[in-house]
Amino acid sequence: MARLSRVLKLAPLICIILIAPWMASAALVRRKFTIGTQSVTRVCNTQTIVTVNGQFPGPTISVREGDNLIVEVDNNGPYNVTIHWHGVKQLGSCWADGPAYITQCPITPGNKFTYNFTITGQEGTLWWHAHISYLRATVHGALLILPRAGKVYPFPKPAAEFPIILGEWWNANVEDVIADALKRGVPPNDSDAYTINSQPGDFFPCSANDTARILVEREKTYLLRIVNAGMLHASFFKIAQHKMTLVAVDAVYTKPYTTDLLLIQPGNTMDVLIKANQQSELYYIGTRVYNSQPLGTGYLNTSATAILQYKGSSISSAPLLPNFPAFNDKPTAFKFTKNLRSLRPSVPKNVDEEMFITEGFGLVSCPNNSCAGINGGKAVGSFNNISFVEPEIAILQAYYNGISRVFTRDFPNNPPQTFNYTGSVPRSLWEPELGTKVKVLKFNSTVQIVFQNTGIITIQNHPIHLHGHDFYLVGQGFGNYNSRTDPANFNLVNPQMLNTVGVPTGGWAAIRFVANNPGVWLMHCHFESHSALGFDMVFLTEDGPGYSDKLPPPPLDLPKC
Ligand SMILES: *[C@@H]1O[C@H](CO)[C@@H](O)[C@H](O)[C@H]1NC(C)=O
Ligand SMILES: *[C@@H]1O[C@H](CO)[C@@H](O)[C@H](O)[C@H]1NC(C)=O
Ligand SMILES: *[C@@H]1O[C@H](CO)[C@@H](O)[C@H](O)[C@H]1NC(C)=O
Ligand SMILES: *[C@@H]1O[C@H](CO)[C@@H](O)[C@H](O)[C@H]1NC(C)=O
Ligand SMILES: *[C@@H]1O[C@H](CO)[C@@H](O)[C@H](O)[C@H]1NC(C)=O
Ligand SMILES: *[C@@H]1O[C@H](CO)[C@@H](O)[C@H](O)[C@H]1NC(C)=O
Ligand SMILES: *[C@@H]1O[C@H](CO)[C@@H](O)[C@H](O)[C@H]1NC(C)=O
Ligand SMILES: *[C@@H]1O[C@H](CO)[C@@H](O)[C@H](O)[C@H]1NC(C)=O
Ligand SMILES: *[C@@H]1O[C@H](CO)[C@@H](O)[C@H](O)[C@H]1NC(C)=O
Ligand SMILES: [Cu+2]
Repeated sequence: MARLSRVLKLAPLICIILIAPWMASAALVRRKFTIGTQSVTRVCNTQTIVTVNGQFPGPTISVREGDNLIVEVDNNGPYNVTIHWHGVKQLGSCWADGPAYITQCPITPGNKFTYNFTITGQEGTLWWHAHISYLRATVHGALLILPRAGKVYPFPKPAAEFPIILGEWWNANVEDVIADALKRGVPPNDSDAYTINSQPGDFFPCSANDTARILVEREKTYLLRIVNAGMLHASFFKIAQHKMTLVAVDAVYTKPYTTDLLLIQPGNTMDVLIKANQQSELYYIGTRVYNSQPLGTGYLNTSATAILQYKGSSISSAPLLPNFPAFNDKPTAFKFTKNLRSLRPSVPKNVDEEMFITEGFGLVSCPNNSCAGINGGKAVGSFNNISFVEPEIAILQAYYNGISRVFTRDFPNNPPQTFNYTGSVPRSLWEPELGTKVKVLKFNSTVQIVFQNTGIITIQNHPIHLHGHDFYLVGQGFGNYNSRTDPANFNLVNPQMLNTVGVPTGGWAAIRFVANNPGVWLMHCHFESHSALGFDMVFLTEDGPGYSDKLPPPPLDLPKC
């Protein structure tokens, strides 16, 4: 071993030759995405929707860990488009991350862009989706990451695997839905159905015939790869009469966790094993909204369903429906998340950069009180009292090319004032500042963030998604975070790693990550309308000392603004 390392140090050329057989197991995977439109009918209503390769949900991509994925996106649709590879760490490939006006300008109609990145050190399920305006409602699909050739799962090989994508459907053009909301300063219209693999299922009108079905054989074990692509709701997920063993979240293996209920935030992915150990025939796989707003408005009380069907059973018998917790069962929702544990944790022990970030809604006044929100104003979202203003040039391009006046580097580590965050907040504190501020991070620094939800306008659960990194969820609680007493209860031993955390309703969550990836990384609420309202912020990670620790130059075909 000592000799080998000496050889490695002395001869970079030999090093390449030695690595070659290992490299050979990684492949180049090429896909083409043609963005277009399609006429689709759900819940008795026909809409023209934006799709990839004419599919809804879009194509599933299957790769192995270590593969280089190259996707040419050809925009033949009517709207500007970008594609985000949700949860992919994009080590050294920030340009391929995809959020519009953050890492790239949009691919305008008639143009194309090729996303080129390698998937390193991640196994399980992730997904891809449009990252501009409201297009991800229909432009999304699963990204399955299998172990390298010759490697195995840390659990017995399932008999088969099924992607399960939770989504929402509007009886309207989703671009009109968000445009109308932003113009009037009110929340967007709710969806008209929830879906599993784009089908609402038996409890929505005109939908029963096309309900998604999963065919299983008795006594075999199956892997469900669940993606919550929903736009504005966290979902409870159950299968009648069947327990699930959770084995991965966000493409990070978990300590196997057997449960009959999942809570999946929009942005999260969960891999579960199910054993077909029941006697009979048909069972509903169902989801139902977890709605954390105290008034419980703004959601449908109907379950989207798919059917788990044992082979050989008659399809005419009535399936059993699982019982769901109440729509606002906050303790049950967060108990599930609190029980998650990593299989192979490695939590950073020392923190270099400590941030306390308040997050929630705010109210901005409109000229002559002309908006339709409270007091003629409009609702916005904010982090540390700064509501994000989308720039006209992508921040990464501005940074790389030294273009000034696109963003400022003064995102603060703390909110401007201390108040009773989750209590009833005085009106004088409701109006945030507007800005395009980034938080600059030193390469390789360990960052701890405590997210504190506020009660401005309303308390709510917000699923916060960080691009380009996974983070450990080291703590969470209800009410106001206490910096003297709460850290003592942090789990620094085996917390789960995630890319999206549901910050508890009227509560807080603490995360840790290492800023080991140079570039510009968006962090935002994964409720799509909240992000559209400025519930976003950006990290800028500086280059490190090594050759591979620097932001590479942009791809030649990067779209221009
Ligand atoms: C993808 O990027 C790598 C560098 O990271 C480069 O070597 C390769 O040529 C690129 N492939 C394509 C098809 O652009
Ligand atoms: C939103 O809902 C209202 C009330 O149902 C309806 O009048 C309006 O047309 C909807 N807006 C859009 C953009 O679909
Ligand atoms: C569902 O299928 C039944 C029987 O095949 C058919 O009569 C009915 O019209 C179908 N309903 C819809 C909404 O397609
Ligand atoms: C939803 O349904 C449950 C039980 O079916 C009922 O208790 C609850 O009141 C309903 N909620 C709404 C908002 O309709
Ligand atoms: C606001 O109202 C005043 C008085 O009615 C009017 O003169 C002014 O043009 C209005 N401003 C805007 C921005 O609508
Ligand atoms: C903050 O507000 C909550 C809810 O109104 C209240 O129960 C609590 O006592 C308040 N805390 C402080 C320190 O005032
Ligand atoms: C946010 O900043 C504005 C000033 O831009 C101030 O008026 C407001 O009170 C602040 N709100 C909070 C919650 O800090
Ligand atoms: C990053 O930080 C870790 C832990 O502090 C250290 O061991 C490692 O050498 C650092 N890597 C670089 C490239 O600076
Ligand atoms: C599409 O993107 C281009 C380039 O950023 C921009 O100039 C244009 O305004 C965008 N179109 C729409 C409808 O937003
Ligand atoms: Cu939110």
